[in-house]
Amino acid sequence: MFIKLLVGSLKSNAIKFFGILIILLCQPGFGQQITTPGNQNIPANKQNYNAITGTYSLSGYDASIEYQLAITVTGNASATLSINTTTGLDISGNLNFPSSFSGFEEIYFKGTIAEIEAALNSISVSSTSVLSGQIKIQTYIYPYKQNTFFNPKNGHAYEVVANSNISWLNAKSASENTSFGGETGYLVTVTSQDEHDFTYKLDKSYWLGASDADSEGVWEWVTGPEAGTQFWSGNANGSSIDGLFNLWSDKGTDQPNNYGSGEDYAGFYRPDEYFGWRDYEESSGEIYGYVIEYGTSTDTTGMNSSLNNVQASEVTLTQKGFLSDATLEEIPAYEKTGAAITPSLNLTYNGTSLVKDTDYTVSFSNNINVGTASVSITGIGNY
Ligand SMILES: [Ca+2]
Ligand SMILES: [Ca+2]
Repeated sequence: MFIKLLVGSLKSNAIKFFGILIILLCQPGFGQQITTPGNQNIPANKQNYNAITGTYSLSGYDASIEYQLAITVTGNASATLSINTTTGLDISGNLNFPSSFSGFEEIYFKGTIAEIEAALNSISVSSTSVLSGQIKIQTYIYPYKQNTFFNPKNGHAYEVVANSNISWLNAKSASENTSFGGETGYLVTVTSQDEHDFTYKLDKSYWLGASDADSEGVWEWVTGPEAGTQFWSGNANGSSIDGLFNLWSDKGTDQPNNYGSGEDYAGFYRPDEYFGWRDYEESSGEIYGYVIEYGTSTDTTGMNSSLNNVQASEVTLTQKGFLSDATLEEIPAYEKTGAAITPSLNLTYNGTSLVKDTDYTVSFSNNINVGTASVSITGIGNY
């Protein structure tokens, strides 16, 4: 509506004004806010610990649409999360990502913002690890888009498009005609083991943004931020350029092979049968579709994504041995001597003997005269 108004009145100023409006409209994250529980200590060696202090609070979101939530837990290798309130949440469209709300390290699901908030406030933590581990709970919220997944390892999003007849060239141009989070899409580039591990979960054979069409055996990424970067020289038994990541099937001894009348376009090679990439002609019946990648940031935590529709949060839980979970061996009765009685204590936590002044301090009271003495134990260090 405002476009008509601008065209009808202020011609030269209208263009500038329009540009400003576009910038504002492209920031749907504006006003959307996540308040998280604070960083805190939690007991080590706990299953289903659900007493995280504080709450998640989501404000400024559109209550009429659905959002996708990605949660990951990192740090302590034994830590997993469970979500106990799952009302309204839909986990069915998660491709090959974990599909259980309990005992996960990463999860994707959709719901309304109220349902997602309730889910976040029902997280429980399980960990069998030693003391002083750190558990980082990271969350990423963005408007739901079918088959679109945020990758916390690089802050990019990936959209899987099923289209088994599409040619590489058409997949490339279709990718570049889409946008997400204010960034133009591109045919996926897989430039690290981490990115491979993520994109492999998207399943099936799909086109990659790599080609040697310009010069046989000069394999370049031709899309996205890596466009123009050669990563492989030659065909099978060729070599990587500058050690850049590649994952040709059979470690490059079998593929690419420029088979038949020539193959100049890269794609994943039927994951169920072969592991890695191969070269194809411009069209292939083995291709199931394509993956659009969005994002240009190089951040490896996902906290500073260049996508402006993703709100990230992080809470750090530091594991401590809580002395309320320790075992104190019974202290025998002592005869009155007239001096303060200060027996040594036998205190154990999870089978480990605790050391006075390293793990705890102790103070006594009413320990001179006949009666009941008291001992007060305070944790220090890891306790
Ligand atoms: Ca990439
Ligand atoms: Ca070729």
